[in-house]
Amino acid sequence: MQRTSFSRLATCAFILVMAACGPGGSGQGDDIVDDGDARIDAPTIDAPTDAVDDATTAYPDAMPFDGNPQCDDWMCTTPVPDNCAIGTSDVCGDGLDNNCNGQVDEGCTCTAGAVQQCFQGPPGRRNQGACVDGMMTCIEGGEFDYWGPCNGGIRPGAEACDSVDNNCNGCADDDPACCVVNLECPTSMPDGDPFTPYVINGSTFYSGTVTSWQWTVTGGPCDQLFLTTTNPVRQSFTLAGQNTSTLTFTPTLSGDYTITVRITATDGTVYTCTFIVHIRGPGFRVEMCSDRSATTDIDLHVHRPETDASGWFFGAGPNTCYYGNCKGSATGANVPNWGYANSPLTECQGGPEGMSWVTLGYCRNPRLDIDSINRNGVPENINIDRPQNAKTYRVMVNFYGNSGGGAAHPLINIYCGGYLRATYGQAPDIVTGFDQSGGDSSGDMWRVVDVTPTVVAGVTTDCTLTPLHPPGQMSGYWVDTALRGY
Ligand SMILES: [Ca+2]
Ligand SMILES: [Ca+2]
Ligand SMILES: [Ca+2]
Ligand SMILES: [Ca+2]
Repeated sequence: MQRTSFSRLATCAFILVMAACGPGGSGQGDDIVDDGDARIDAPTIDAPTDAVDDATTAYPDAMPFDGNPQCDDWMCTTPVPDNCAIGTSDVCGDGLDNNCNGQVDEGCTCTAGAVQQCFQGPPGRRNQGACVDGMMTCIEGGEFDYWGPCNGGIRPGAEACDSVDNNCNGCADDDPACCVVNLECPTSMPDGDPFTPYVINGSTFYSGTVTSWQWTVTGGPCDQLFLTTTNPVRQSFTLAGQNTSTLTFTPTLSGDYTITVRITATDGTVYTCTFIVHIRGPGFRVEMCSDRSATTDIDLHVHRPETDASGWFFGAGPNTCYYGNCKGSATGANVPNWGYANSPLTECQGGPEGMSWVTLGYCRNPRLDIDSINRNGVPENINIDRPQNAKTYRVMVNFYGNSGGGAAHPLINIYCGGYLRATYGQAPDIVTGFDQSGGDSSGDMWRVVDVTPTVVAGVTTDCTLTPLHPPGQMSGYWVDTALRGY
């Protein structure tokens, strides 16, 4: 398709009879040359590269005009303001680089492991065009914890001819190279659900001739960890049609996934689109993975809201959800029935032990998807689709078996309402001293965090997180072999 504005061309053609057609093309009558009259040179008509409003100068706006009527409308006439507060301290907690020094929320304190949305770019460009927030994780800093880098998301980039506003200044394809555009990259995609195939048809946004398609997907913290620690490499999602026009992406987990497609045209030109697909599972979910998934048996436990200090293993009965009682195949008095409604099968039947849930006919709350024992690249997940509002659940990781010897470095992600709210054990804040396996009785226990969901009208919207530290300490991970209780 050819991106030209026919109504504008008609307007220009008409005006050209009497005067030059202004490259600003706002319809308000900007002049090529500033002649000092009152109606011209509104500040919004200044080119984004124009540092000074030309109403105060003797010079015209710096708007290249190539005389080609089919390509004179590329200038961004109304760029969004950057809203940079140069030279000030960054405002804390907004995930923005308010002072535009390249760092988001620098000098701000936070709670180690917490995750917040962030935008690496001028504040005024947040959520404009292609720009999408990324995530930043709070890093343990001794006396003061601090925010790590803003990763993921989409930040302002070079303008490409793809019908998208890549530099997020408020205008798509504001570049003179973008006279003919075959590409309309998507900027926002509908949310998806875990276990539901997500189909993206590239031919709906690219109309040119094609030699090849190449789709890639980047997942969350455990997928990132598994990229470098699994062999063969394994991810939490599957892809079909990676080298065709239509990608079928089937996620098993909540989170933000970055999708990139590279389209090579028959003339060798490479077109690229990158966008985010947000997969939202309901409720409260804990995900556990480690760098040694293939040679360890590390177990995830979630304790129900209790103050009775009951323990974590068989002696605690149904008060903890873990491999011993919480899978679809579990039966008997220890199955954790915490009085929560069951979920429809669609929430769990696509999981690694889905047939157990199909046999049962529903998904329990809480539930463990799998007991991952020496399984390369398989995390353990505990889901509570409908947790209790303002009640506190405790998360623990137990080092059950170690067939390779040496330490492991588990990673815990907390999702509430489909959003990643915290990650614990991610570099540089890896868990140390997690090296003693010993089953339920003597293996290392990492008590990670207390999670208090916010549930509004049955829907989990957020949660409050209280990371746990060794008794009497204000920081550090609580790894212990002696204490077996709550
Ligand atoms: Ca800020
Ligand atoms: Ca800053
Ligand atoms: Ca732009
Ligand atoms: Ca563009």
